[in-house]
Amino acid sequence: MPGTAANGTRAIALVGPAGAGKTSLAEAMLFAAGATDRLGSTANGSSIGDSSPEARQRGGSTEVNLYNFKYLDDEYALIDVPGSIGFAADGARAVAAADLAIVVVDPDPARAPLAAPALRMLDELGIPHLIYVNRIDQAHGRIRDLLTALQPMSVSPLIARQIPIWDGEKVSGFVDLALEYAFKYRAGQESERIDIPADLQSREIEARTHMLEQLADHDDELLEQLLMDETPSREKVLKDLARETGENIGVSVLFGCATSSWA
Ligand SMILES: Nc1nc2c(ncn2[C@@H]2O[C@H](COP(=O)(O)OP(=O)(O)O)[C@@H](O)[C@H]2O)c(=O)[nH]1
Ligand SMILES: [Mg+2]
Repeated sequence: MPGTAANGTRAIALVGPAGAGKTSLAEAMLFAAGATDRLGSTANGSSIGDSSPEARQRGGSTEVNLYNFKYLDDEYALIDVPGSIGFAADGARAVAAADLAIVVVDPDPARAPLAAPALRMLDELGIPHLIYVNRIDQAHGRIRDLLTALQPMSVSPLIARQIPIWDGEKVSGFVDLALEYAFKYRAGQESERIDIPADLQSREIEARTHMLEQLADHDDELLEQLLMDETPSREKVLKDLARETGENIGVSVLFGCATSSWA
C-alpha cells in the first residue's frame, strides 16, 4: 500500500475468470506507473503480456505473465494468472507467492459465479485480496446487486470503496468513499477531480456510513467515534481499510475500465 515503508518487491497477483480483463488491467497498471509509454491492448495484439504466439493466436493468456514496475518508489511484481480452467494448477502456485491478489470480475451479477473459484482459493490460501470490477464502461446495473451476488462466495465482508456516478445509462466517474473525493473519467487521461454531485450527496453519506460501520466491526475506537457522531480522520479510514485487507477480514471492492485506463 502506498505510504508504508517498502520491504522489498511486493507481488500482486491478478486472478479471476478468463476474459474479465486481467491482462488489460496489467497493461493499464504499467501505463499508470509510467513503466510503458502507451496503453497496449490484448484485443489487437499490442499488449506487453500475452506476447507468446499461442496467447496472441488464442486471444487470451495461455501462461502466467510476469511484469515489474515501480510506483511511488516501491517495486512491484505483477503476476497475471490465466483464468482458463486448464491453467488452474499453475495459477495456484503463482498466487501462493503473492502479497496481495486482485480478483478481476465483470459488472454483470449473472457472471458473478465465475469469480467463485478465485475467491475460494484466496480464502483457502489466506492471501489478502481486493475485488476490481472491470468493464465499468459496459455496466448497466447497480454495483450493489453485483456485491449481493458476490458476497456468499467470500468469507469476509465485501466493502464497497467507491460508488458510481451515472450519466444517463453510463458510469461517468466515481466517488471514493474513503477520500470523499469525486472523479470524472477522461478518455486516456487521469480522472478529473470534481465536487461530489449534489444529487449524489445523500447516497454518498449512506454508502460511506455503511463502509464505516463495516470497519467499526473491527475497530472499537472507530465505533465509539461513530456513536458519538464524530467524523473519523481520512488517515484512520485508509489505515483501517489497509489493515482489514492485510488481515483478510475485509475485501475492498473497486471498479474501473482497464482498456481506457479509468480508475
Ligand atoms: N469494454 C471493455 N473491454 C475490456 C475491458 N477490459 C478488457 N476488455 C476487453 O476484454 C477482452 C479480454 O481482456 P483480457 O485483458 O485479455 O482478459 P483476461 O483474460 O482476464 O486477461 C479484450 O478484448 C479486452 O480488450 C474494459 O474495461 N472495458
Ligand atoms: Mg489474460
